[in-house]
Amino acid sequence: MLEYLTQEQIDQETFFSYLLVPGFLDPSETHTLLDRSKALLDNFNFDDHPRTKFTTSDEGHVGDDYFLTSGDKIRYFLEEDAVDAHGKLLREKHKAVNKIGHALHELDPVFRKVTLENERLKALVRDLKFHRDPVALQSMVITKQTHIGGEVPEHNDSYYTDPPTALGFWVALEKCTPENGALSFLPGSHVTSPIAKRFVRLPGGGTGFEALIPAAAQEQIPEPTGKYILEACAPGDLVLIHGSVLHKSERNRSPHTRFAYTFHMIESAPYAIYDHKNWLQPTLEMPFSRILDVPNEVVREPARPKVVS
Ligand SMILES: O=C(O)CCC(=O)C(=O)O
Repeated sequence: MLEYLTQEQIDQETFFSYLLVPGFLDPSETHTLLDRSKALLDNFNFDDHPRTKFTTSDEGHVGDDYFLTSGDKIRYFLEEDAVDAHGKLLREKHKAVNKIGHALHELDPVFRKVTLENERLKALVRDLKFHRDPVALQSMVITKQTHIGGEVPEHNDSYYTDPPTALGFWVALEKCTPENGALSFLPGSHVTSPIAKRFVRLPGGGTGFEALIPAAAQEQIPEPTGKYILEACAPGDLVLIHGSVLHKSERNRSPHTRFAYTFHMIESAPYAIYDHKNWLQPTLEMPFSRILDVPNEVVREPARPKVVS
């Protein structure tokens, strides 16, 4: 018996790739999260900041201590174009931050309420049956600032566990349009595009990408086919993103910000093994947060993505 989703939503062709759930947060909840995000930006102290920028490109992904120890904190990451080569801020500080992360769901009462203390979310997770005993591991507010909001290149999120089990929860806090960098998805790519690399801590320090299949075999992987679907969203809409589905968002060249709250959920042991090389590691003080009071008895197949090793 379904508690939150409808059978029609589950029967949608793209259900295992991604699912748009309109109006998951009501207008008052959405406003509260947006206001809180703006208050956090007001708290940002640029003078004490180590100038960490955020980019998801292969070359530029941040790997410094400020980033690597942010899993149990609320920290700020700058838009690439907000600071010049000498570290000088090129715009007001609250318009310079690309994202705030990574423990909002644990540490901030407002975000905690919609994530860990949200009966609607638990009902949705029970309906999805993507995991037996899911945990939330990191959360972010992504602001996509006006005019310079960074592009997020094509990627998937499923590199945390063996087997891959990530599921992204992404909630629009503002209107998302083609102009301000709405997300787009390649349906079916969770099956057709194997996960070839994952983002890890490197033995010599910092972070980088580790190949999951040999370089020669990688060359044999066909280019993803099919057409990206851009999902314009209204404030409060939720998009569930299968951890292996390819998705991306364009640079925000518009005069409108595009605030969104997102967190990732994974399966926990013994159903999946969390890799010690992942950039994000739980701490004794802050283990990953359980979502369900009683684990799901069954999972929905084929929720599990294609595994490549
Ligand atoms: O918000 C965006 O533009 C990108 C989000 C994303 O890629 C993710 O949550 O995995």
